[in-house]
Amino acid sequence: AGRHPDTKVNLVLLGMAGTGKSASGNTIIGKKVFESKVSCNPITKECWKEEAQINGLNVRVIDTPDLFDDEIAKVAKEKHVKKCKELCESDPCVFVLVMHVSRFTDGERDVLKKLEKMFGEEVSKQTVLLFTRGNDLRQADMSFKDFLHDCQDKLKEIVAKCDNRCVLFENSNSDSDQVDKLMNMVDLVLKTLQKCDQKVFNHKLMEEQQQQSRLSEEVIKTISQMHRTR
Ligand SMILES: Nc1nc2c(ncn2[C@@H]2O[C@H](COP(=O)(O)OP(=O)(O)O)[C@@H](O)[C@H]2O)c(=O)[nH]1
Ligand SMILES: [Mg+2]
Repeated sequence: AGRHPDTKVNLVLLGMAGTGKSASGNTIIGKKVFESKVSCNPITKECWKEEAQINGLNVRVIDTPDLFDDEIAKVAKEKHVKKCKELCESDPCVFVLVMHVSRFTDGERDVLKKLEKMFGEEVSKQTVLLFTRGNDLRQADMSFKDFLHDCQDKLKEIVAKCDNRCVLFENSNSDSDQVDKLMNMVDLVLKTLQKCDQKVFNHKLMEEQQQQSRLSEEVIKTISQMHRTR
């Protein structure tokens, strides 16, 4: 706990409609905060944020509508992406790409390319893949490792581009182990972000500067006290 005390991290849930973004958001927060249900029409129509502290980290979960659907007009998508970025404020972002474990679709083949267009070239370095419906694998007596080993080449490529940051979720149970695994990966991404771009951590930098000036104040005080006692 308290690994990044001054940091708030955005977990941006992305993926096609019905993959389980909102349900995963609820599992992460530990409460039913996002609307999630079976439907042939998308349920989530706007970007939406909810905040919580998870394992000592301040987290802002951002749920999004399907931003990959080619049927949705470009202007509408751009509006959603803009709103999503606004909700993230200036805090570091980890993108959580949500996919259905037993349904990799054509629309998902170029998902990273689409993400790069929305959030920048470096997006895969900040992405964790979250597969929902873990029970489907359990029922098929397949381990997550075997699944990743046997999946389509195109999906393997996506996994490799995201440095194997994959977690398996089952949103029908509230098992906190799955959230812990996700948060460990979030932590890893944060550490790499911290290494390559200090600016993302301006909160931390600010505190360091304040500490520095507090130290110099102490030194000045001590010196002037020494002068006085002479
Ligand atoms: N069994 C099972 N159902 C899930 C899981 N994740 C999502 N669902 C169901 O899939 C449907 C769509 O989920 P939703 O969160 O609305 O998807 P979204 O469109 O990506 O936000 C809902 O009926 C969820 O209950 C999961 O891990 N296991
Ligand atoms: Mg939704």
